[in-house]
This record gives sequence, C-alpha cells and structure tokens, in this order.
Amino acid sequence: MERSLVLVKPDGVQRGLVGEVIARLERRGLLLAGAKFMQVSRALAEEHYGIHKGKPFYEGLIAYIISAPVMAMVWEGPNAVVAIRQTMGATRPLEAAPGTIRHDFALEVGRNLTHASDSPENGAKEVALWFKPEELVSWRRAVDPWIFEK
Ligand code: IDP
Ligand code: MG
Repeated sequence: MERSLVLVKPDGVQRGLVGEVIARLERRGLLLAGAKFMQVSRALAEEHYGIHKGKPFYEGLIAYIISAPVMAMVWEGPNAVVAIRQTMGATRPLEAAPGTIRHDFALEVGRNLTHASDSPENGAKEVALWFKPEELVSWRRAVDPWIFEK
C-alpha cells in the first residue's frame, strides 16, 4: 500500500489544527501507520527540503519548519500520495480549491500548514528519513474492505 509522509507544520500545531488534519485524513479513509510529535532539527529540515536549497524562500522555509514542534505522520492507502495532496490543496493557499485544508485554513504559501509527499518514491524516501522501521505500525481495520476495493 502506498505511503506518504504528512507533517502538520509549526503554524498548524500552534493554531490547534492537528486534530482537524487527522480528522480529514481519517474521514477520507486513509490509514495511519505512524505518528510523532517532535521538534525538527536543522539537519533533518535541511535534508527534507534539500531539493529547495538555493531558492529564494529556502532559508525562510528552514526557519519556519524548525521554529516550533510539528506533528509528523505516515498515512497509507491506495494512491495515498495523490489523495493526500488533494486533501491538502495546492501549495499556494489562494490557488487551493475550496474544501481543501490550505484553502479553508491558510492564506500564505509560507504558512501553508502541512507537508505531504509528492510522489510514491518520495513518500518512501521521506518515511525512511523521518521514521525508524520500529516506529511504524502495520495493521488493518475491520472496515478496510468497505474502503479499499482490493
Ligand atoms: P508542497 O509543500 O506543496 O510540496 P513545495 O513546492 O515542495 O510545496 O515547497 C515546499 C514548501 O516551501 C511549501 O509547502 C511552502 O511552505 C514553502 N514555499 C514554497 N514556495 C514558496 C514561496 O514562494 N515562498 C515562501 N515559501 C514557499
Ligand atoms: Mg513538496
């Protein structure tokens, strides 16, 4: 089953939106496979956002993600990456569709509340970067056949 790293970034935690994000992913039918509330180190932030190094917003992005605790999670499901990014909405909140988290709760790209992996390959990479294997739980819900076709 496909996996995605999901972060409720410091602004989401400070604004009390951890439960809202979890509720929306649960309601969608996605399956939680791991979670930890943590302060992100600069080293982890720089590795996670390495692809953005050199961009004008990079330093601000690192400062933002290490500014206060985040809720880091792993969610799984069929096509989890696309499904979760759809639930989050476009990177820029003013371009996010109504009903998405970034539309409903955010205004600015530099305070857009969440992170979600952008491909299955990056999902696997990011999960391995943020979580040790023993921090992940492999389980199934009794309701899964009513959500997952196969
Ligand atoms: P994503 O989070 O939707 O995958 P990316 O393009 O990977 O978006 O950018 C990573 C994060 O960097 C964004 O979520 C946002 O917090 C921040 N970011 C991206 N572009 C800008 C910008 O132009 N100004 C400020 N922050 C930005
Ligand atoms: Mg991204």
